[in-house]
Amino acid sequence: MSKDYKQEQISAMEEVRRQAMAVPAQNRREFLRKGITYSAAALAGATGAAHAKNEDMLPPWTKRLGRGVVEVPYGLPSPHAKHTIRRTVDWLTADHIASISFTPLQDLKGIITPNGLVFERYHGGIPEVDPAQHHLMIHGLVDNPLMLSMDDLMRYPSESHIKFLECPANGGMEWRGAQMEALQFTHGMISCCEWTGVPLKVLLEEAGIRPEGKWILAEGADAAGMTRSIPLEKAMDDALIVYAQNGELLRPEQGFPVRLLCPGWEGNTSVKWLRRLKIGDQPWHHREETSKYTDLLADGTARRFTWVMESNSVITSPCPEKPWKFGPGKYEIEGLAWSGNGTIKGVDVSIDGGVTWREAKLKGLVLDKALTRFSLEFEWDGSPLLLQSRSHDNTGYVQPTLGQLRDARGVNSIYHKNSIHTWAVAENGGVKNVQID
Ligand SMILES: Nc1nc2c(c(=O)[nH]1)N[C@H]1C(S)=C(S)[C@@H](COP(=O)(O)O)O[C@H]1N2
Ligand SMILES: [Mo]
Repeated sequence: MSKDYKQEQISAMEEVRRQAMAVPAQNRREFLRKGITYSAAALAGATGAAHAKNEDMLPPWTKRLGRGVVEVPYGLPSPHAKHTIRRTVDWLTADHIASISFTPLQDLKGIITPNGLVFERYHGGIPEVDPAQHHLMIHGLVDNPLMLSMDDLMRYPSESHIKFLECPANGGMEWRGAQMEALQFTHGMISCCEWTGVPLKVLLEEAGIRPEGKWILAEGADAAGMTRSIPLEKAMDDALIVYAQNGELLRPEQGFPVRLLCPGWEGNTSVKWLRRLKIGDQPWHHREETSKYTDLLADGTARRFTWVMESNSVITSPCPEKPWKFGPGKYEIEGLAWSGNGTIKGVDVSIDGGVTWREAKLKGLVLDKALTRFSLEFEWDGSPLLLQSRSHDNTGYVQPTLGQLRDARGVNSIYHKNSIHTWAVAENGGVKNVQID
């Protein structure tokens, strides 16, 4: 910001104050209140007049022509938004090829995750698939096996649905204690996009599943050859074969040219770079299947087939990355809630660690198996807070406390930690990740 411009803003403020003094005393308070609430508008009026007087006070970007069309054929965010990026935690995995990155939830608005910020999870890196050579095969216990090219797939009538996609390991580093000092790392293994493709049901009906067909093996074309067994009910319910996300073709990170999407289910069931669906009469038992995606309980047994991502929520503002830096006053407490079982019915917010609760308002779209934004206007008196949010969904499920979840599942699992999360807000507005049972 140029010095002139700053000086001009100061004189504009003085102008506002002079006008206020010219108003009779009984109306002055009202004028100032308006002046403060709509300070941007008041300034614009005053600065407009000043601009006319002295052109030198204009900010530099108003004095030269800007960049023309298609100099950047695929647009990028402003350089001032360069902190809004995916990040990873290096100690989580041995390398970046079989690893995970996190969505910067702290910087996002609304419910849609921009494509370049969707968290990534690869077991063997991103394959560079040539769509012209890629096929989706549907075989096994079917009457008419299918071998579909991408062109074939795109000829079917398409559907678009806004759905969240969450890795069940989201929050999984914190079963035993708080350790991630950032919202991006406590909850960033989630995204929400508008996905476009063909209902899997349509393809399966065309293939003609035999009566014995009950399970589907989905296999990816990556080096990991990721496979998951999906029960036929899910496939016939709302599973989609998707080739586009948020209006454009899938990003390589998300499975270009085609992926399976199992809405509301563990992210790993949404197999990327999908090459094969084999219909069988029972689940398959190899690789990922038995070893990885189970929840180890305190008694040494494990939960299996825990596909649904149960309701969860988190406050996104304030959070460790977004402290309350303006001292006591008005703030909007905002957050995200979701449920793999359906829609969010409500979210309560506590400022005292779960002793008392007040109802937040749901903002914008409230959709089935999609991120849902909640908001609570709050007047902060500057005292320390223990902020929590608690979601409930259309099935009556209420997000559990950490104590309830640990009692039921112990602390040995990695997956499905959807308990109420606590942010401690200090007197200086700083936010820390703490745990309360
Ligand atoms: N082929 C293949 N599909 C895959 C994976 C993979 O490594 N290979 N990772 C899975 C896991 S564990 C998750 S959580 C989601 C992540 O989807 P995203 O990378 O689009 O966010 O993809 C799933 N699909
Ligand atoms: Mo995952």
